[in-house]
Amino acid sequence: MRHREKGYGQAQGKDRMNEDRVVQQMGDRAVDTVATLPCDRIKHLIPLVRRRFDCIDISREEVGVGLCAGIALAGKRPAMLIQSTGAATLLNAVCSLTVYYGLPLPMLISWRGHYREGIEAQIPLGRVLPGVFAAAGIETVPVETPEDIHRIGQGIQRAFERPGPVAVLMSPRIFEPEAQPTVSGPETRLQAPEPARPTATPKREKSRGSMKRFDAIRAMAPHLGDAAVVVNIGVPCKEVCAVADGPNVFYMLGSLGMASAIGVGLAGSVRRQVVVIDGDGSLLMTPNILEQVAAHPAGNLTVVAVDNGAYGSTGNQPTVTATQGIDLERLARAYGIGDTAWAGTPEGIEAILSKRPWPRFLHVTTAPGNASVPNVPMAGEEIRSRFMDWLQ
Ligand SMILES: Cc1ncc(C[n+]2csc(CCOP(=O)(O)OP(=O)(O)O)c2C)c(N)n1
Repeated sequence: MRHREKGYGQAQGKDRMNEDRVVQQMGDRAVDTVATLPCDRIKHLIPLVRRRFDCIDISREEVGVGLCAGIALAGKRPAMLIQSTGAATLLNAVCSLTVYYGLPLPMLISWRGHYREGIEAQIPLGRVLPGVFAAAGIETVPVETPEDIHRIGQGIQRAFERPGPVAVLMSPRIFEPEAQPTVSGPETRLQAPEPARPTATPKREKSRGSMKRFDAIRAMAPHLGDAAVVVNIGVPCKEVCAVADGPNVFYMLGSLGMASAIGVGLAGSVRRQVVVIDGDGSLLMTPNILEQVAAHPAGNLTVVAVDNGAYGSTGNQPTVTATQGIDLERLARAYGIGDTAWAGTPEGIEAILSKRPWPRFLHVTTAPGNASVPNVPMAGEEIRSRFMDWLQ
């Protein structure tokens, strides 16, 4: 869906000058349309971009390559604003579409796993990404410090001149509070976005009450001890770790869109009950996994779609389940999963999980919001070994 002039409502202060400067670079190079998918490190930049340009919210980065190709074919000037994880997943489309047809594609990439990274799972990709682009013949423009921000405009310019893809790798360093200028520079200070306005009332038959993801996880926790549990990336892992940690939990810390796929693979290979705690953003990125959920033969798989209507872990930017009233349970049924249920309260979750067998797809609608809980205190290999030992 295209948007303009709609902020997500994050607090914007005088200490966000570098975000303004990035927007200015894009505006100076006459970018008109931006395909976006959020990253936590650019959560203050996204509302400013949305205010200034036509924005298209995408739920999978690769789709943005196609959208930008269509926009460029129409003679307009598109760009993408995404996380580096997603930039790595779109190489086929960039090579076979953008490069092959000689289309412009400036990609402004939040470069994770590179600078003061708190999430270890980001590091293997962040380290190799420039080499991956180099091997593919895609020009990269590293933006390491605030002094490099002018290079963003140069990168955009080159993408339109060539024309072709250019990967502008923006280090999170440039958006750190201490990297922000204290006084206004020569560039004009952009107006901060207005608080989020309610979108047109979506067609929604299910309530999104006061329950948050953490309340839903707390309601599930007493039932999960015997099950193998796979948890979606980000804050869901932290929240499960706070109230239901155990060797039966596989925290999937790095691969958005993969939790249900891991669960299907697991459920087909063990007799135990497998529960996936997935998210709306994740399922919207890879809805085709619902084919395999539907085809899974045994009755030992439950995908719980915790639908908070947002990319909660990156700053609660709304997803289409909230803005368009897309009902994930109806989507699951359309894929042929007959055995579905819905809960919108902790009591509703309790009522469903206290009876066996559990449904194959449980849609849980919640309000957005993240609990303030610590990170998962384990590295990937520890999580893997602990889980595999428990499965024996
Ligand atoms: C390919 C890719 N694109 C973007 C991201 C950044 N990212 C990490 S978590 C997340 C939000 C996930 O939202 P959802 O699945 O709804 O779970 P929630 O955090 O709301 O519980 C995003 C966009 C990523 N990790 N990988």
